[in-house]
Amino acid sequence: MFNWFKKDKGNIIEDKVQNQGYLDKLRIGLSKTRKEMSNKLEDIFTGYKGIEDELFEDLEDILVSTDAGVGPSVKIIERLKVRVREEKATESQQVRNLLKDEIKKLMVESVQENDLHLEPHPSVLLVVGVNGVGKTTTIGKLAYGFKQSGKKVLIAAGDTFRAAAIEQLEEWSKRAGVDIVAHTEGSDPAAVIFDGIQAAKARKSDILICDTAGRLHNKSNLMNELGKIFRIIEREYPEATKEILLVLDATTGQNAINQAKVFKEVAQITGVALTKLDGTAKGGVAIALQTELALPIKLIGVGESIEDLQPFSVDSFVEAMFE
Ligand SMILES: Nc1nc2c(ncn2[C@@H]2O[C@H](COP(=O)(O)OP(=O)(O)O)[C@@H](O)[C@H]2O)c(=O)[nH]1
Ligand SMILES: [Mg+2]
Repeated sequence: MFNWFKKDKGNIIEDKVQNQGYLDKLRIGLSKTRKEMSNKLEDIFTGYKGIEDELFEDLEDILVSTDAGVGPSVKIIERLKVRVREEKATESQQVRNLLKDEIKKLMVESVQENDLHLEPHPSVLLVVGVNGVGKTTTIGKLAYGFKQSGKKVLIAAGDTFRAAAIEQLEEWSKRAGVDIVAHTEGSDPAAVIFDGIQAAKARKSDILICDTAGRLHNKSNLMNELGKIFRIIEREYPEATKEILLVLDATTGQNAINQAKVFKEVAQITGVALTKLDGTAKGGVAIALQTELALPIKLIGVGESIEDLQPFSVDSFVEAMFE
């Protein structure tokens, strides 16, 4: 497990990706996406003798097939054509490297950065997203990681919709070894968050992580529910550093994009946690989210166990997609 807050070498993410365990886990997590990409790339490059227009069309199709989105895929390939011409690339390996490079560039220029911002403490991490995407699991993994990094963490069980959701979060808090504030099923989520903030202040917690229920039956309802929580946080904890993390399930591909569009309209999302990358060939959805919607990916879920959550790095992600 890496230290989520280690700062001695500057950029914390670059620091983490030096870690071999991180890269291995990322490679394994992205194996389905990589197979989709790499096998098809091999086929394409062996099928063409030179750099022809059809080659670019095929490359675009591959990107689209990983759910990178039509818009971003077209843009990447347009830029690739220019690069190939400029650099007089003739070998498939060169084209492959230029393709990787153009994906990275577009992703990097679309957002400011990919680091979670939880300092200075105290901080609040509000976790939103529809049911089943992996909010509770992500909170459990984060709480564990932060605790391992020496932080005092408190969880607020803001998904009061089902009793099972509260129990599941309690279970994770035990596993992570952190405190939790919970009310009973059906109680007001905003009241739970209120109590969580008071408890965080009283216990001098560094980070308060708030779960929410993601009932997306209609937009105005979602807006009301989240709006109330935002107001409580603003009013009761103005001094806290805030992150609003949208959790999206990568296996749902285009659906994840649609959810992101709705949540962007109702909340000031500061980052995305993209879960279940291990179970899908649709890893390209990270490209679409970050370039088309300008949402920084901050975390990725690469498995179900407590250590299967990673900070996101464009460079390592794209490398792992292609390798
Ligand atoms: N394979 C895999 N499963 C995950 C990941 N994250 C969450 N899950 C699973 O997704 C399911 C729903 O997760 P949960 O946290 O309850 O979602 P919530 O309804 O948004 O709180 C659970 O079975 C989790 O174990 C991940 O990164 N990889
Ligand atoms: Mg949940």
